[in-house]
Amino acid sequence: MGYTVAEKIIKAHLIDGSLVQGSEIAIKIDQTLTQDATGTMAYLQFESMGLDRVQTEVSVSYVDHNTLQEDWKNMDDHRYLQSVAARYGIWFSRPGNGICHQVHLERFGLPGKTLLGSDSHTPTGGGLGMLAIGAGGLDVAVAMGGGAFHLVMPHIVGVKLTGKLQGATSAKDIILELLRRETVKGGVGNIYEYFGEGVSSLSVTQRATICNMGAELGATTSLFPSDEKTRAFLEMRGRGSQWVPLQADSDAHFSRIIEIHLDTLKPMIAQPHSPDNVVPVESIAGIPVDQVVIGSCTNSSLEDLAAVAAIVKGKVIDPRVSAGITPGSRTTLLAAEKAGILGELIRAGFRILESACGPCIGMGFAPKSGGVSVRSFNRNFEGRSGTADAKVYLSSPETAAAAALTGKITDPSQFIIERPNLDTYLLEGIALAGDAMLIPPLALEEAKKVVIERGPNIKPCPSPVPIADTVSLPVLLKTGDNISTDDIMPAGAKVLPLRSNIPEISKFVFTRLDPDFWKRAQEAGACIIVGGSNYGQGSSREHAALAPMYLGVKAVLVKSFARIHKANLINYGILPLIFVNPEDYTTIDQQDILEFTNLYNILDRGESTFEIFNTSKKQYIKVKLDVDERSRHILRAGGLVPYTRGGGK
Ligand code: MIC
Ligand code: SF4
Repeated sequence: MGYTVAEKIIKAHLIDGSLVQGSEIAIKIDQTLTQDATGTMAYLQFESMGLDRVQTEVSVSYVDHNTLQEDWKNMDDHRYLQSVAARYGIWFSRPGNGICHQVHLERFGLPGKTLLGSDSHTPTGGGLGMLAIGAGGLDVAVAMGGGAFHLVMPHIVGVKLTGKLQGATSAKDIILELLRRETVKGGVGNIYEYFGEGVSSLSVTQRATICNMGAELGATTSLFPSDEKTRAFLEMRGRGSQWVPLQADSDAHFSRIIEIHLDTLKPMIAQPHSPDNVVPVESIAGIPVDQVVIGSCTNSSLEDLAAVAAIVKGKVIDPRVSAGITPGSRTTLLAAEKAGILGELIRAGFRILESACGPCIGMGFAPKSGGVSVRSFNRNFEGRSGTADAKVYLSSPETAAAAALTGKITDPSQFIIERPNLDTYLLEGIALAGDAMLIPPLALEEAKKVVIERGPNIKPCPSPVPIADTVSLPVLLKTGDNISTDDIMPAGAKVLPLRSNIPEISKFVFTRLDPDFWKRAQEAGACIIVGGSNYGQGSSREHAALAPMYLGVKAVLVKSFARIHKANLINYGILPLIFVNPEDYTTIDQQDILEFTNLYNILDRGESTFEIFNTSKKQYIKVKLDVDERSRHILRAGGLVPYTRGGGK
């Protein structure tokens, strides 16, 4: 039997296990990326490993999240990251160079390679036929140290694309349609691999948009084959010699096949407050819009900006609408200037923001109270924009541009969108931008002389206190389904600067659900959280495990977990438990006391199913610790760091 593209890459990187779906595997990581909001902790962990240099082919540290610099904190982080990169042989992408996933695609991504990134949208690299996976910072630190990445061998789901995109539809509509069908939890345990005649008509940046937002499916990753389009993309960037072809074998087996007809696909839009709340744009046309933002790691390429410019050309955006753009990278910005696109956008009334994450993570440009914002982004969780009661819609740049022009949600199909070949401008942008904002690694002897700069914002990472053998834990919080890491550990302009300071940031844990959670947790000393399904969806931020750990959260009992968050809980010694009978969820109330006995026996012997006792209700509840042997040992040791110190691999 033949192999899918994903299987070929995994097979070539397999260190442990086999390609049997659902089994534990370990793979070698060729490249890593970090961004500043997760990077500081990742590098603090890497430093504690005592190595002289990263062991990967390429490791890159990007600064794109914390760029507001309201005070010294952001800059303290930047300086730490820059000096740590110089010390350990890591590329450093300076603030302003662009959004990590866009720059990585343009500058480092390669077909057939593995990439582990401390950001959930790392799968953007799948647009180049790369196996690019998002993970917590600690897992990335281990990979930088040459350690394997451990995961459950995913199911490979084939997405067959037929036909060709028409008129105003674009790549974003493909992934929105997939989210409509699969939902935000439908992708857990899957890799989505695209194939079929529709693939060849999509550019690498369009493919990257699709793979990027595959993160919202909860998928391990998404990827495309590597073909002539991939070769052309790399050639333009002077990396043509590193191209390799990659296609699924004709007798490759997919667990399931989903078909999307591009010819008949309509412009789609995700309504508040979930990326899978998707409907055709035409079905909600007319809703008044207050804000439009184009950008983020999903849709900030030259092609995207060109499509927006084509719609607003010669016109001015509606006076009710405040509109902004975050170009994906300096290269994009310079190419857009050369192509006359930037001038057109400024003239039409768009405000040009930095080449950074910006409004996507609530770093400025928040909508008005109760406002409607249409964004070409990937996440619309409640409050993420910085305005608690804003209503954020996610769409293609084309749909967002149409809304900017008309002041209401508008199907862009009524606009004729010229899509000229932009290669000449792109080449000019690439030449102009060069590598000026990318600092290469130093030679080892030079690197050893570097002194790492640690401003007062850089606080050491706290160590976990292992769970006791027998313990009674109060249910400090009971949540519903689809709790995102933005709910657990909010981001935004106020909280993000504290990412390097766990004691301070822990005061914001669950603030959106209960502002006093951190105080109650400290009083309780040790506690458990109870939740619904898809708990911990969204970002890779390990702070959503690390800060609760600091506050004494010992276990989380839910109906199901999102992949990255579950791994982060294990890494920080928090028991990830699921209900054997999901209906037991209703029997537990906040403040109930749940009693665990003989936990060490359970962890050592590998009993996955066991009973805990709800002393408040005098009821036994069957729970499952659905983890592999290595994770059990990590939990027994109290987390990945103590496990590794004890000699664990
Ligand atoms: C996000 O989009 O939520 C982030 C901010 O990029 C996160 C990473 C983080 O929280 O630092 C992600 O997607 O992993
Ligand atoms: Fe940045 Fe937004 Fe992309 Fe996260 S989703 S990496 S915040 S642009």
